[in-house]
Amino acid sequence: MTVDLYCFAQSGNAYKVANYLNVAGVPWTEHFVDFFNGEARSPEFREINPMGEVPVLVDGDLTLTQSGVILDYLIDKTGIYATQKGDEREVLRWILWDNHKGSSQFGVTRFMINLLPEKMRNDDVNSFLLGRSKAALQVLNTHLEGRNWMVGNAPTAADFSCSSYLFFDEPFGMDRSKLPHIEAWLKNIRQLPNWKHPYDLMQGHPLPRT
Ligand SMILES: N[C@@H](CCC(=O)N[C@@H](CS)C(=O)NCC(=O)O)C(=O)O
Repeated sequence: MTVDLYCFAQSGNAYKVANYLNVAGVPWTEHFVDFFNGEARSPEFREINPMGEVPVLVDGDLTLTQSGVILDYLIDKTGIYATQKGDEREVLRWILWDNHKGSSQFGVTRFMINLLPEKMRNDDVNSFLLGRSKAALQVLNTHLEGRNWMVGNAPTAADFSCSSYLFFDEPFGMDRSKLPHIEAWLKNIRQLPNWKHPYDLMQGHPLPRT
């Protein structure tokens, strides 16, 4: 099995899938999407994903978008890091939380305060976003107290989904010294076989202007 992944280095959403493929040992071919020059919104890319987003996974005739759907597909197909029977809804619950309150906040906050050109940044907007990110991090930290993994006793799609943005070093409201349960969990994920940082796994870092 070899799959194609459309992605770029700064995308935590793409990293959810790239990280899974890498630690699960699934061969994949990288297709770099030049997000910062507008490629994700180009008519050509919208033929691949009308939503104009990465990640996109292509497996033969099948094209899938949305990281949660892609993880579900890959785990179903490979059986690696499969959800224990009975835990399916709990995994889904955290993926939905992550897409709404976790990664969506971390990703936008990190983009607005680090990656957006400085003259376009807005302090009021950023302080609102930082508040949303910090609140989500608290929820995650509390959930992870006394747990090695998000759901059950082994990694699942919920771990790949909820952790992805937290491996980036650019600020987005994460005071690591105050989030010990998150830090311990990220260490567990870093110890999965062959784990790599997003910037070592996907192309596009550093940005030409930084
Ligand atoms: N819920 C989606 C989010 C995907 C997403 O927002 N991707 C970003 C990159 S991290 C993107 O491609 N955005 C394109 C744009 O906003 O123009 C998922 O989990 O796949």
